[in-house]
Amino acid sequence: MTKISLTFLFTILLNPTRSSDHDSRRYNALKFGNRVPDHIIFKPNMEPLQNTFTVCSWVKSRRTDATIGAPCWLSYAAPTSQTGAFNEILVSDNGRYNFVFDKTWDLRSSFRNITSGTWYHYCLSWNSTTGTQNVYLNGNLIRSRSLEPGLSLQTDGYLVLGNDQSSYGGGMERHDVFGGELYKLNFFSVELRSLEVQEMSRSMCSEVENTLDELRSIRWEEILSVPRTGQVSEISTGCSCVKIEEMGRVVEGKLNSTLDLLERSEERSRSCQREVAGKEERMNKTLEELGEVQRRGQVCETELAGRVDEINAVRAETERLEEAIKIYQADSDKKSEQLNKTRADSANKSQQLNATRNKLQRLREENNELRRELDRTKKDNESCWAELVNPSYQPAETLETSKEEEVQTRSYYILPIGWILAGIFFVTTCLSLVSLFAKRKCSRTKCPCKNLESKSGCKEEMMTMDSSKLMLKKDQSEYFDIKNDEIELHDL
Ligand SMILES: *[C@@H]1O[C@H](CO)[C@@H](O)[C@H](O)[C@H]1NC(C)=O
Ligand SMILES: *[C@@H]1O[C@H](CO)[C@@H](O)[C@H](O)[C@H]1NC(C)=O
Ligand SMILES: *[C@@H]1O[C@H](CO)[C@@H](O)[C@H](O)[C@H]1NC(C)=O
Ligand SMILES: *[C@@H]1O[C@H](CO)[C@@H](O)[C@H](O)[C@H]1NC(C)=O
Ligand SMILES: *[C@@H]1O[C@H](CO)[C@@H](O)[C@H](O)[C@H]1NC(C)=O
Ligand SMILES: *[C@@H]1O[C@H](CO)[C@@H](O)[C@H](O)[C@H]1NC(C)=O
Ligand SMILES: *[C@@H]1O[C@H](CO)[C@@H](O)[C@H](O)[C@H]1NC(C)=O
Ligand SMILES: *[C@H]1O[C@H](CO)[C@@H](O)[C@H](O)[C@H]1NC(C)=O
Repeated sequence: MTKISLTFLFTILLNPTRSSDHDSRRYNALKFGNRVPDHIIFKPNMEPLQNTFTVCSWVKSRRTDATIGAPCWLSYAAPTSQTGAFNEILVSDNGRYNFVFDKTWDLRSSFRNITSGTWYHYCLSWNSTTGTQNVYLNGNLIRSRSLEPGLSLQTDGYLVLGNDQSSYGGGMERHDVFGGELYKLNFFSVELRSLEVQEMSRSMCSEVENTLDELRSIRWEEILSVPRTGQVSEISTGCSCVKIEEMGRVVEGKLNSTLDLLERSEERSRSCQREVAGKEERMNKTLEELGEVQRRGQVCETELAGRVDEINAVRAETERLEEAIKIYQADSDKKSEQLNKTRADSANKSQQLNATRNKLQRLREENNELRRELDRTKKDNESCWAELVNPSYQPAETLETSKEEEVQTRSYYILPIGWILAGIFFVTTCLSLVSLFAKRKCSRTKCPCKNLESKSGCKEEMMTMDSSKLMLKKDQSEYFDIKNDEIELHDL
């Protein structure tokens, strides 16, 4: 890209035909032929220069026969003159003529070092106010003189380049032919300062004239376009190349700085890219880390979910256990209650047993009492009977206790027979008692039952005793049996 534009630029700059006519031609010089008609003649506007002027030009002398006449390159002639002079301005290339108002001034001594065929810079200035006239050669003020002040140039004169006018606008002669080269001939409407002249003389291709452009009254560019007579041709001074080279240098400098800028930009861009790459890398790393964190987060979530499941399971298990404990406690309470109840039952039954035992004891005592009663009754009956049978019978009540041991020792053999006899006796006694009671033969006074309220009362008591005995047997049979006076407990 840069190479292409550079090539394009140089193509434009190095090829003058492409530039505008004005631009390219201003760097040309005019080469005058050696014949009389080889000159330029025209009528410039001299009004701005009437009171003060400076004329400067680069001059190259060509004539070798300078001894013959004077090779004049500038001649301004007006139809009439204040001073009666014909050439108001006349300059020759060897320093012989430096005239203003035809006032002769030969400065050839100062021009000796100027060799033919080389360029030199020449300036001539005049100031009407002071009347001062100066001549500069290659930037140096070589001579100065004072003319009559207050004079002014005539307008409507002819300006001839390349010869000397001997008549108004004519009279060119062979010995006054210039035959050299002129470049950058300009008329300034001021008296230039020596510094400005010096600057101008420094280089043929300098652009100082351009900086003084507004002071230029007759421009070199305009002179180049004036019609020429004879053989007057434009030649290149090389200033265009210098100019182009200069421009090229400027462009190159700009290009260099642009390239520098580009390089710096590229460097910046590279560093930016590096930075971006670094940032991208960091970002990638961060993204990776983020991914890792996310992955770990997912793992954690899964683990957490697992843990939650575990916790839920544990919770469910705990609930189940709590439920079981509750049930167990309820069961335990129930069992405790049952136990308490059983204990109470047991205590109650124990009490009942105690009560039953006590009752039994009482019954036994009662039974014994009854049995003794029965025995007594039997004895009473016996004595009753004995009284009935044998009135002399003595009740053996008193013997009863003393004879008990004897009765027992003899019970082996007496008892069975006795029992049989007693049985028979008992049955018959009972039958007799029944019949006796029926016949009321038992005397109250003699009857052992006389303590009883009545005979029927006695019987009732015996009956009651029997029935109570039976009742007891029946009531308590659920709990115990009475066998031979021993009690066996059931189901306590
Ligand atoms: C001419 O040249 C010589 C030597 O190069 C020098 O000494 C002399 O001053 C010069 N003269 C002028 C008028 O420039
Ligand atoms: C003429 O010279 C005088 C005195 O040096 C100066 O003041 C004046 O500006 C000059 N005129 C011009 C047009 O240069
Ligand atoms: C432009 O750069 C080149 C190469 O660095 C250098 O040779 C040249 O002198 C530079 N030109 C200017 C005008 O700086
Ligand atoms: C960043 O990641 C993208 C996509 O994976 C990849 O194309 C790029 O080369 C990575 N950049 C760096 C600097 O690692
Ligand atoms: C069982 O008895 C004990 C002691 O008498 C008492 O502390 C407890 O509360 C009772 N249990 C029930 C269930 O009634
Ligand atoms: C014991 O038992 C009897 C009859 O079964 C009942 O009436 C009584 O209330 C009971 N006593 C206790 C302390 O349980
Ligand atoms: C049962 O009787 C025994 C002996 O008489 C006594 O020690 C015990 O305390 C009694 N039990 C109850 C519950 O009354
Ligand atoms: C009473 O005694 C007599 C004579 O011993 C006897 O015959 C009778 O059966 C006895 N009566 C009763 C009820 O025991």
